[in-house]
Amino acid sequence: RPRVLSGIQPTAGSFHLGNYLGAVRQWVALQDSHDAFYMVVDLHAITVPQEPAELRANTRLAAAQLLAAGLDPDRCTLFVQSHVPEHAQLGWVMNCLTGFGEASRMTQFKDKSARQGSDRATVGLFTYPILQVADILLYQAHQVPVGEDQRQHIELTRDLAERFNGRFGDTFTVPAPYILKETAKIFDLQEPAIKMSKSASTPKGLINLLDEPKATAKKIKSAVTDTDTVIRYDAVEKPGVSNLLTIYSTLTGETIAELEKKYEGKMYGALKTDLAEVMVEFVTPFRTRTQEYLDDPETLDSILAKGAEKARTVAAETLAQAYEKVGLLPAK
Ligand code: AQP
Repeated sequence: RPRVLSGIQPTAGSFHLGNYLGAVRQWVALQDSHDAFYMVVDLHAITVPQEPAELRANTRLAAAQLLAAGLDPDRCTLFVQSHVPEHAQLGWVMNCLTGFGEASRMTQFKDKSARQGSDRATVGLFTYPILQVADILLYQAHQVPVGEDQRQHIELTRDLAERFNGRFGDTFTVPAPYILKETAKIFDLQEPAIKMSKSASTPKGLINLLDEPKATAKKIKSAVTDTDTVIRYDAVEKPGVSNLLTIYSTLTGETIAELEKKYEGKMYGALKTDLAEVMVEFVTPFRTRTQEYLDDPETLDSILAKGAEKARTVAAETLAQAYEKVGLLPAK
């Protein structure tokens, strides 16, 4: 079976709808067809300041949400990045293979450091895509299910895998992005030109899955649309309505064409009221399941311990090969 790997940050406290529709939903679907490795990337989270106790709690919270979303530890390997030290170890090797200019071209770093101010952005934030390269290559992943914003980082991963293989001999699988066109980019509800994001969105534009369902319904109802009245998908002319149709279609399985037909002649309000209900039906059991996992931290920790053990077996083998190829003297 082909292998997939992906990760999600524990920082936000709650996943947002973009994380779920753009990535996590695909993770759940790929569990049966692929040998799947999924992780909570706490080492990536510390590229920006974290309160230690909160980071620990958020790491468990992220794992609980992944399980609530449908990851099954019997069908995939779920672990915490820092539990597998090989990530940081291969990350260093990859740092030494990456050009400074090459790393400087990563648009996500440019955006985030511009937002934080260049004096406050850390070197960790700068090199985080390179740690991500190590995350993926350690597992010899064939595909990486992510949202559109990660495409450039997967390209970097491919470049570095090829560079390493070219210089030291075949070692790493060159991975491909797995990005579903429909949900590659979920947009901010208030500013449908920008992606929904935990750091750039305003609270009204961002749907956190663990928020009060009532608050979520309200956000959908006050989503920005346009001055036209027709409900149809047109990402350029009608980005707000199109975003709502994408969300609706993905959560219910109804196609966009079916939805356009269903709402023919109806007002935006009707679409929003129905979508608000769809959202409430989705987030209510998600919240309950997440809480159930949080209420049983021993089970949660044991799932993560088993996951880390499985992950380490694969990661240690790849790291040993990479170290050997590079010429590092094995410890006796
Ligand atoms: N708006 C989105 N649409 C589709 N996919 C998205 N992802 C994030 N936002 C969207 C995907 O979610 C996965 C995990 O995200 P993450 O939080 O670990 O990474 P991120 O890109 O830092 O998430 P944010 O909210 O966008 O954070 P900031 O604001 O800090 O940049 C990834 O696969 C991502 O593509």
